[in-house]
Amino acid sequence: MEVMNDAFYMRLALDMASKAKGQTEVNPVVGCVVVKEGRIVGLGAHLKRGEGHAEVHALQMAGSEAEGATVYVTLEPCSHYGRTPPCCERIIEAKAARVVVACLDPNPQVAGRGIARLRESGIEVDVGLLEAESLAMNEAFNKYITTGLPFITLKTAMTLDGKIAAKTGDSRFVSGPEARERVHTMRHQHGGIMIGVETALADNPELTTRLSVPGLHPVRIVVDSQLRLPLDSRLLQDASIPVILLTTSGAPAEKRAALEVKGVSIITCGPGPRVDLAYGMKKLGEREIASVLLEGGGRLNGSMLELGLVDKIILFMAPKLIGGQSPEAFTFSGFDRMADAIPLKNMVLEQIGDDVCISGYPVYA
Ligand code: AOF
Ligand code: ZN
Repeated sequence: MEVMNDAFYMRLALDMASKAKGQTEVNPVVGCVVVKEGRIVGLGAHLKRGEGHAEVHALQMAGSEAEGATVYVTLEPCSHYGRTPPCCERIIEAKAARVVVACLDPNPQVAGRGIARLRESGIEVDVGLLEAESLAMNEAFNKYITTGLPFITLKTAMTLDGKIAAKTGDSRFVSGPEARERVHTMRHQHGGIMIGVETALADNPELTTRLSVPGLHPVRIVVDSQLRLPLDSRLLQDASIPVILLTTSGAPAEKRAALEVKGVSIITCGPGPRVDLAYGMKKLGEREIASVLLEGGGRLNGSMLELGLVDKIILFMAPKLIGGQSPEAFTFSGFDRMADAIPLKNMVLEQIGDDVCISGYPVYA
C-alpha cells in the first residue's frame, strides 16, 4: 500500500504528464494535481502546444475548491506570456495556499521567475520533489529550450556479437516483438526519426508509427548527400507525413527538383562530399524538431557519435549470434586505446521480451 504524502500526489502528476509524451511538440509534458483537505479536487495535464497548461486545466476543475489548496505541479509554473497567460498568476488568483514543484523550468523566459512570483505573493513553495523523474521526462525539452538543438536518441538492435543484420543484409528481425513495439512507442514520442540513405536503400522503410492503437508519426529525415533516395521509395508514398532530406550542394539539381515536386523538403548542409551533420541538427532545431530518434545504419550512427551529436543511446540486444562480415551498429574509425572509449553514464538495464535493453548517455571527452 502506497503511503499518502506529497510524493503520492506528485507521482500522480508525473504519471499523467508522462502519458502525453510525444503530443506536445516543442513544449514539455506537465502534470498538475490540486488537493484540498485530503481530497483530490483538480487534475490536469498539458496536452497540446498552444492549448491550456496543466495548472489551468487542474484549477479549472477545482473551481472554488482551489482556495487554500495545495497545487502539485511537475514543472515550475510559467511566469511569461506565451501562447497562454502565466500560470503563476492563475495560481495566485485561485488563492492556493501551497505549491509543490518537481523542477525548475529551464526555459530562459521562466527559469525561477515563476517560483519567485508565487513566493512574493505569500504562497508557500517547495521545490525539488521527484526532481530527477521530472527532469528525465522532459530531457528533450530541456536541451532544446536552452540550445535550440534537437535531443538525439540513437536506437539500435543488435545480436550478441554486435551485428545489426546477417551477412546478406537481411535484418528482419533482430529483436523480438515486444522490443519492436517499444520502438514504435518511441517513434510516437519523437518529433523526428532519422536514417542514412544506405538504410533507406537497403530496407525501403516507411518510418511510421505502427502500434495496435493509433499513434503520432515523426517527421521522417534521411541523410542523403547525393539525393540517391528513389522517387518510388515507400517513404515518399504518403505525403501527409513530412519527409526532410539533409543533403549537400553537390547533389544533382534535377533529382532535387523531382523530390521537391513530391513534397520533400530539402536542406543543403554544406558543399559535401558528406553532409555537415552538426549544421543539419541546427537546421532541424530551427524547424522546431525538438527530438530525433536516430535509427541507423552503422555509418550514420558512427558519424553522429564521433561528432558528439548523440545525447542518448538505447540498445536492444537479442540473444542470438549471426557471425560473418555482417553490418555493425556503430561504424567509425575508432580509438587506439580502451581508455579513450566513449563511456555511457546513468546506464539502465531492462529485459523486454527475450531481449535486453541497455540505455545510457554517452560522455564525450
Ligand atoms: C507551465 N505549465 O503545463 C507547461 C509549461 O507557448 P506556451 O504559452 O504554451 O508556453 C510554452 C512554455 O511554457 C514552455 O516552453 C515552458 O517553458 C512552459 N510550459 N509551463 O507552467 C505547463 N506546458
Ligand atoms: Zn504555464
